[in-house]
Amino acid sequence: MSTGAAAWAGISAAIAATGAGEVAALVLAPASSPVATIGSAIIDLAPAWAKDLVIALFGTADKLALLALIGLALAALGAAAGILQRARPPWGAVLVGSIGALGLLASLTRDQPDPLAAVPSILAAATGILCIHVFVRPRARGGSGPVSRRGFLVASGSAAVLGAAAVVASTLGRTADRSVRAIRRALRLPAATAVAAVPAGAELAVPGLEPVITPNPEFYRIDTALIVPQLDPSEWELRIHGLVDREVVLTWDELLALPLEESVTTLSCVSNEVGGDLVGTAVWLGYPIRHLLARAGVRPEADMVLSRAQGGFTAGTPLEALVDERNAILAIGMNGEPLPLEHGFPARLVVPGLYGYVSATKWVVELEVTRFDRATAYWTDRGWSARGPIKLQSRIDVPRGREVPAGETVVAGVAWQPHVGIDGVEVRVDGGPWRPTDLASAISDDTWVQWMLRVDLGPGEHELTCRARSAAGEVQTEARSPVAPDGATGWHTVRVTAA
Ligand SMILES: Nc1nc2c(c(=O)[nH]1)N[C@H]1C(S)=C(S)[C@@H](COP(=O)(O)O)O[C@H]1N2
Ligand SMILES: [Mo]
Repeated sequence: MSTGAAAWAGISAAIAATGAGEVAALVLAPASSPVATIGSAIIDLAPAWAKDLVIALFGTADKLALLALIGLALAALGAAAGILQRARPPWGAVLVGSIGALGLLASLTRDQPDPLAAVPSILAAATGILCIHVFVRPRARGGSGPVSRRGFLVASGSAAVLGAAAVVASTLGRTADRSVRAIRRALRLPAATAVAAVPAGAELAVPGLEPVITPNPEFYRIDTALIVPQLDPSEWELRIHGLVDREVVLTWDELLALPLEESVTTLSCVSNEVGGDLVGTAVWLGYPIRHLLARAGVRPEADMVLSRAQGGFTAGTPLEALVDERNAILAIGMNGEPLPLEHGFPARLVVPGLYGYVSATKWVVELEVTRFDRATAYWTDRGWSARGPIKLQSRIDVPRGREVPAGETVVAGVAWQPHVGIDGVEVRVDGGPWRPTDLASAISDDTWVQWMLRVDLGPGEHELTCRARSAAGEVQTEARSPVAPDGATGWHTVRVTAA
């Protein structure tokens, strides 16, 4: 058997093993998928710069990129195992077993490990070892053996095809119409007691400009969940505990019976680069968190609320942002629908003015009232700032292409600093004087504002720059700072050619 054949035997063993593990996970417990578990462990162990890099390279396709990378790594390890098994049996099989052991370790050290979660990794390892053992003919045993060349190709080919089919089937099975999706679809949200009003003048009619309310399918998604948590509302509870006079447990039915309010809030990710699109605005339906905290009775020494999601993510929110007059809510609705699964179904936090990583916990199940000097959260443990107020930002959306017709051109975009509000946006052409733009009507200080300006561009290259002024009188700084540790700053500039 050649080195190439041994490598192929290892790859087919890896595919078969992955297929066996994924199908077992689908049947036993979706959260125990070996590939997803290894991926989640990588996400949790990755340093902050790696997260930055992955988001910078792949944006919201970060999870797909990670899964592709894991697939490639498994194939490479499989090939190595095949070659090793041919040269020095049984070390190839040992390598396969070790990868299975890593998967096992990852699945048993997850946030809420399930005893069944061990099974898929064990099954995957057993399948891989068996395939390697059957397919690879060690060199020491000479050229001919029990399996013919034709038999080898048929066996390894079938294992690879079956394994790949199993991976595809289990992926489809997981994303197909599962029960929680069906429950969500059947759900009718209660009417809001306070309805959000979007003023008619909030939307400028400029083609290419981001709409003032972001449709759910277009709303950016950032989280560490490789598999979207599937929470059945009838089993969901929010537990409020810690530095409180009395623990409060809120069920879904109790939440639905409360007077729910609509509010419009712009959410932004701390990883949003200048000019980036990790920002969006929705009409949220929810219940003020301050009322829930009041029920529990917050002790005077508390200054932070550590919210915890199903799956283990945590965010540390300054207590004052949850109890002051702003619309900090436990949200269940987004743009007139129950929260999409990817955006935190059945319930999440929305806090105007704070980056998502310190406030916007999706799939939220716990609020622990605590102190900044006692508790840290998911991203603060990875080097991000403990406090994350959203910085003043503005972005040019139009013109989008590199080419514009010479003459009059519309420049338009959005500007935001939720909880503070936007007072004005200025645009500068080719480093010239700053010119005030027309602002759309703001929905509120908690939302972004559209702006536009007509400029005259002569033939040739041009540079368009915008900067915002906040309602607090701050002018957006030119100084560039990176997204880590507490959000990017700097002016957004686009270059266009007028012809
Ligand atoms: N459970 C959970 N909630 C989370 C996160 C997460 O990783 N897990 N990421 C946070 C971050 S970093 C952001 S920017 C927002 C994004 O919310 P969205 O995906 O609905 O836009 O969710 C926050 N809530
Ligand atoms: Mo974020």
